[in-house]
Amino acid sequence: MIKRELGNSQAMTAERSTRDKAAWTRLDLADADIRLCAKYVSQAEAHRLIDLIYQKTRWQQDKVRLFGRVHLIPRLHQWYADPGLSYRWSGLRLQPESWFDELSTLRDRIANAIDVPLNSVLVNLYRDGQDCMGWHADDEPELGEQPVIASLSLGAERDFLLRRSGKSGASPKRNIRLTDGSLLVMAGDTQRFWQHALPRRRRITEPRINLTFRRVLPVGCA
Ligand SMILES: O=C(O)CCC(=O)C(=O)O
Ligand SMILES: [Mn+2]
Repeated sequence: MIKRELGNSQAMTAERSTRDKAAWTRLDLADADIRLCAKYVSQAEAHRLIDLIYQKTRWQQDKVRLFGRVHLIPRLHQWYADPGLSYRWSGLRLQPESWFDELSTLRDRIANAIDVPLNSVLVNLYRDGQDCMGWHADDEPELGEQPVIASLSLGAERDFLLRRSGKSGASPKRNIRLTDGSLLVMAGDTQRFWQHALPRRRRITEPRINLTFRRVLPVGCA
């Protein structure tokens, strides 16, 4: 399904030598700590990663209960984490898949760049613009008081909306374009005061894979 040209090895080497000198833009948002690196990975590397992750992942489409009715979630996903680290989300409990080499290398590289230990990642596949994610905050107790979410986008460019929690009608929304290869980091009190969503965009026909790397605390430490 995901067919793209791979970059040549020279381009990859050049990328590797400069890749972690990331240029960050900090968002001007009250009670939040959000920064964006628009080109964390090059286009060639993003293409290589999207193909690899697409092929290596055992995609699942779970169901959630909303207002008494059962719905298929509008995207596919998989949860990779260290052994024993399950993740509760919207009434689901995701059991961890084992890391594959390239994914753990990417986890370590991002952990190193942001100086935060990471032990898990929720990988989402948006098959096209019909797939989306509703308003939520990543504030599950097992992510601790101030969760750090490092979100790598691969493939189709999508809008990422932010609104203040608890005042959905009144609060103006902020829109960030998440481009191919970008890394968005949400930290501090962001999950406490803000919600985010990835809205449906019917005109988009290309797939996108998003990886939200996280640090799940052992039970009892959250
Ligand atoms: O796809 C995205 O950019 C957002 C994903 C997200 O919010 C999540 O996995 O919790
Ligand atoms: Mn989220």
